[in-house]
Amino acid sequence: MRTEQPKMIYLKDYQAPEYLIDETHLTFELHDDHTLVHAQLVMRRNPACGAGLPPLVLDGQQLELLNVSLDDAELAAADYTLTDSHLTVQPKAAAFTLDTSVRIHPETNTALEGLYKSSGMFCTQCEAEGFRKITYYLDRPDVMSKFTTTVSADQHAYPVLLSNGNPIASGPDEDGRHWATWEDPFMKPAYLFALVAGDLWCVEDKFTTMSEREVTLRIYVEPENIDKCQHAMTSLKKSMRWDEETYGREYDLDIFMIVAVNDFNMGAMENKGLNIFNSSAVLARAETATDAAHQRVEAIVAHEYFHNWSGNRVTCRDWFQLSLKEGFTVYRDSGFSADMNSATVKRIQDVAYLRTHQFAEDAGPMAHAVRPDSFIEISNFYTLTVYEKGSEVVGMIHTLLGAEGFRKGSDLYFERHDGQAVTCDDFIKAMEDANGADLSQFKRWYSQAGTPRLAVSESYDAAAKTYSLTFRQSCPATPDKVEKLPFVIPVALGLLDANGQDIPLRLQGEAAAAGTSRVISVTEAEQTFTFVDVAAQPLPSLLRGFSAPVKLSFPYSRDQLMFLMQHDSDGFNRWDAGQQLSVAVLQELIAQHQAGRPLVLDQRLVKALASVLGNAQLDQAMVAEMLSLPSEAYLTEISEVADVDAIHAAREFARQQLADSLFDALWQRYQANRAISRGTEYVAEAEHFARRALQNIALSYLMLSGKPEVVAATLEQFDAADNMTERLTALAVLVNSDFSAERAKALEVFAENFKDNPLVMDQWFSVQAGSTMPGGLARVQALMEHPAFNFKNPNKVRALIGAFAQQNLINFHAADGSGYRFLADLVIRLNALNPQIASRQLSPLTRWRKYDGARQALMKGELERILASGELSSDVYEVVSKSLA
Ligand code: B3K
Ligand code: ZN
Repeated sequence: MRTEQPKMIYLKDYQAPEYLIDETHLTFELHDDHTLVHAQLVMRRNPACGAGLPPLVLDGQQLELLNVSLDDAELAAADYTLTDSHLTVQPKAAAFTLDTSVRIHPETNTALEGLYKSSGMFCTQCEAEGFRKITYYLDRPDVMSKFTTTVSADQHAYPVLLSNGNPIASGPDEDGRHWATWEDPFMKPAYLFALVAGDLWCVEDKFTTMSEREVTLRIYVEPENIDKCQHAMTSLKKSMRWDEETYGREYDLDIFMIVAVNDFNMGAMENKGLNIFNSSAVLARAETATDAAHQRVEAIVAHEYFHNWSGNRVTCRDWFQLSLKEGFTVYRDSGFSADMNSATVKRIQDVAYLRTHQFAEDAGPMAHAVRPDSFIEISNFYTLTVYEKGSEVVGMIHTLLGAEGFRKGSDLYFERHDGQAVTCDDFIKAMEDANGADLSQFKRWYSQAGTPRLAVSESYDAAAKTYSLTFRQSCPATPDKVEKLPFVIPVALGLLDANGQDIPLRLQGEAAAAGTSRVISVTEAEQTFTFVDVAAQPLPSLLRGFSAPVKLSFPYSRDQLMFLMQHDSDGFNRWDAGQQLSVAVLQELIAQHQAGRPLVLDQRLVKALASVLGNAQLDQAMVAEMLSLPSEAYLTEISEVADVDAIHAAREFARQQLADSLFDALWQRYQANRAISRGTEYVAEAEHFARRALQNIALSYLMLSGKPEVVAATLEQFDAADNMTERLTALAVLVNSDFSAERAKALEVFAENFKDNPLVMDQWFSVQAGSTMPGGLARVQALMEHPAFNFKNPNKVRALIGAFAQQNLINFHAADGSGYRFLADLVIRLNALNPQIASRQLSPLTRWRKYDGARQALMKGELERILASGELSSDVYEVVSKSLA
């Protein structure tokens, strides 16, 4: 809970720390009803801050101070000042040792920040400002220290005692207890501290680094999960090799550990040498985790591992610079996933996600720049903007500098700043210096919020054989700023001739053509580029590979989009042309629905998808992506005013029409793929993901026919599949169908089989929470009473409540406001328990401006009710108050 009035913190107020902590020696005595923490801090005045000895102000929250001494002399209460967030002492010399002892209560910590207990084990989560709930400290990332940690606990209940770095000593204690000491030779900020104590088993492997050092790799889990670690271990070894090959980064300690915990506020945490993971981001095997879950595990293992350099060796000066490590690391993990799987499909998925969710954030009340100027609660800024848009910004630097230039820049960045806490400006400076480039205008991507629009128009001069493209960029106002300056927008493009071939591109003034796909930089509010030697009017393929996070518009006709779908040499743009065609067709249906007219589907969409489905040369994962219509959430995002009912009706109508028209082709592809799945053992690799993806989307269309052979096939797949991907799809298809007897039976069988596996039960909750059948809220409320549901477990909250409010739009936005009321009640309850989760779950309500007047009033009313509900955490307070502003 908030302890002081919530205060806005500004980047412009940054000041270097007055004191430094060279060494941190921690001792933890873990008990069932309390924990004692002793901290010895070897400190000195920061020489960069000048003379004098100002008071030393340490952060600390929810700590019971037992004693404090300065250079071995215990301080009396009159010698220090204690508030509920700070301990202030007066140093007597420029170098000194401060000792504190505190009592804390991990056993009652439901916020899952600091030291807490999860399924009987102790674990920590310190980023961003959780270390201050463990001991008094300078809890800021620019204070880096060498940590030594001793943990003592009951030997029987907690046989495994872990912390960062290398184990240096251990032994028994009296009373059945034991202890272990860990030493981390690398300087690190407190947010990277970790401790784990529990009854854990581990799988162990080895990795030989590029300089031939052998590293021990361990994944620790609860004993019953020991058979679900292999995929994460394989992913870890692939990540370590990839980072050596792609970025020249080698691992630096003798041991690297991952620990899986069941109660975790996010995916995982990159603590030095001791990554702590949500069990959902580690555990995966065919029978219990879907293909998507396997890919998520691979990506998160890589992401946290990559942080060892982008985040840990080079860290952030302050939390405004969060994207320095997060945007860059997301960029790195996307590159890794692209290399391990299909690069085009990975790009499609990332862009669809960005456009749906980050663009919505950028257009909402919490919009902020990649490097925000201010915040109330930093936990609220682990956002899609900082992560995904931040990654796009790094990707644009890669596009502008080229692969080689980018690598030179990243090498210089790591070399120059190893062991330092730095800023986004330092990152850009390294990129500039390594390439002799000027990125000063480019840096606006870090300081200006909002999604730029890029309107493109063309003109062809047949006599002169010139073709011009005119770009007009603008950026909508966001809460922080109304007027925006022009961005640097790299636009990768090609021009197609009438046969669909890329023509050579020569810009006016150039001596010769240079390539058939190239990048131009739009840097002004309005800018025209003219291509010469263009024999006939071409068709432009713009923003290939989604080369910038902007909303591009060009007046394509539907026939032109169909042409691009077939011929564009850029796979991403083939998919995107299909999406644009689908959007145009769906928006027409939405308008028909609103006008009360009968819905009529433009048959060109059927024709286009029929041809995709009939193309045996296409990557099956691409076919599956192209068959997926834009989501209701995306259609909402691109609407001026989102008409929930019309969007749902239009999209369902289109799905039904496509299912009817394409039945034979879908059925044939389904059967062929299911036959292969039946005869092949599960493999977690791209080609197999692709086959199952197409099989499963085909089944979801086919079931709309209600034909007995499809129902039989679904039941066969549900019963006989040897993997969760096929089984869960069959279940989801039944849950969204009218076959109520089959649905009830399948849900029951599934729950019975997997009742002991919480991660599988999460999927069981999600599938039902996402069902668009009428009565969604009542179903969710009933499921909250299910014995497998647990309000204190974030995965359960996300699986049931998150899935309902964020994915089941037609039910959540019920016109009577019942969905809103339900969510607000939960946010109020969660606020007291786990503020970070409460604030995340709140986000659908923050989008109230997108809806019709009646829904706006209802959503706003719920936000006001939350605001008036009593003492709010700073997390919830910030989001609610900004949403209402
Ligand atoms: N760095 C952590 C996120 C911590 C979130 C704190 N509220 C995970 C990651 O991005 O790798
Ligand atoms: Zn990260």
